[in-house]
Amino acid sequence: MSKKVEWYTEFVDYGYKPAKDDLICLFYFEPMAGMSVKEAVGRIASESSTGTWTTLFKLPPRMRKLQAIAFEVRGNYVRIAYPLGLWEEGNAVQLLSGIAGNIFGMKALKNLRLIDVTFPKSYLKHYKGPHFGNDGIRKLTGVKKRPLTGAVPKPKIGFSAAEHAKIGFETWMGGFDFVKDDENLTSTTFNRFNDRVKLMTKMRDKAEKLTGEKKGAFLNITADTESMKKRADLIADHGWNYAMIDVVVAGTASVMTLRDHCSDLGLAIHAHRAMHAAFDRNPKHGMTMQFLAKMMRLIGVSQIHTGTAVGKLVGSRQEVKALADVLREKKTKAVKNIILDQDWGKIKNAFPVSSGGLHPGLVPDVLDIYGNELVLLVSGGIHGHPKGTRAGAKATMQAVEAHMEGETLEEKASRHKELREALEKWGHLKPK
Ligand code: CAP
Ligand code: MG
Repeated sequence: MSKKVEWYTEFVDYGYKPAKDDLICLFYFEPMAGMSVKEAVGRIASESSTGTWTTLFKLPPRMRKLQAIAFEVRGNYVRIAYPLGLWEEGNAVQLLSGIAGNIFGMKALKNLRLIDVTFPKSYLKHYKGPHFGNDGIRKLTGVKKRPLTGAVPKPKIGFSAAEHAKIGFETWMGGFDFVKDDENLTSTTFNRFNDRVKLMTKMRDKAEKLTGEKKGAFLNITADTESMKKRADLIADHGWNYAMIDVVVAGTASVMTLRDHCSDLGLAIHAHRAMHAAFDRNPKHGMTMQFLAKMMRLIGVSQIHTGTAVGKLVGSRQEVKALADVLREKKTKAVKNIILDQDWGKIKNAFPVSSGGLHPGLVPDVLDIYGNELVLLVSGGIHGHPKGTRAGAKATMQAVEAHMEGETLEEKASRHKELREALEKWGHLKPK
């Protein structure tokens, strides 16, 4: 007679009613051929909490209380409840090692995707969230209602610090609020971070004087954590309000450290999400952007990229809307199989950032999806304007104005040549 080897199904209880303090995860799963649903979901719960592949010689009875429980299966979706006691207070890195760790590699699952998690109040209270919140960010910019606007000098890397700052100046003079470094521009031999900060500061002061407006920049501090801290110090010394971090490649641990450091300096964090599509693009495996955005709000970024639905990069309208809700709402409402309910309690909100292949002709589409509470980044779509960067920024601001005033772009363009020229070049093209 063969002995029982596995105990995965002990992590399944379809009658279980989650406790108030449980973390609830929603996963999409596909068992490997020949594996039952019950065994498959038991494996997810087990390997992401207290289990392993075999029964053990010794298991202290109290540990039963730490087991995750798969308690509801609907089609290919399973809900799993994780007891609060499994999780270290305020340690997002540890959380990821659990609910988004080993389980993605299990042979027993053909596919596994973490859709979202609902955090109970008792877990949330150990996190600080964004330093400013959207009202605070709007105060920094002096812009009350319209979308915040920004651009990256293009090409994304190659300019000297002086060239970069000049393009920044043109961008601000065209009416934009922000100039953004690109994800792969940090401190290269031909464009050192310190030089860029100094030259950008000069240009910002000039642009602010000439326009009477507050001008900002998302300066990319991404590097090892100690270098990031030094770069944040330099930014603060020069009177800037934001530090930009490539949050996925840098990792949650360093983002958490920088959140505190930047907070002390009065800096908000602009989060670029380069590399996210490596794990969120496959609809059957990995994790969703919704979950990433949630984690980033939790650990305190003030803005994060969320897509355009109409630009050059992947991301559906439904996903973009869900992301905006995850970031902006006090209480995020569930959308079936897309996001879960989340009461954010005292955690402040964050701005979604729409970017990637945008130009003035697409502005109404983006604003229809997001409303005005977003950071709109139009880069190639201003520098490629037939009359150059400043005219391109103007055309984009005209498109924003048109949308807010309820006019079509064509109507507005009949009175504004920059917008007219942009429409002549791109029309309403959706780039691939
Ligand atoms: C956009 C961009 C951004 C992407 C990032 C680029 O430039 O600077 O990094 O939008 O993607 O390098 O492609 P363009 P996402 O405006 O010229 O396309 O915002 O989806 O994270
Ligand atoms: Mg970029």
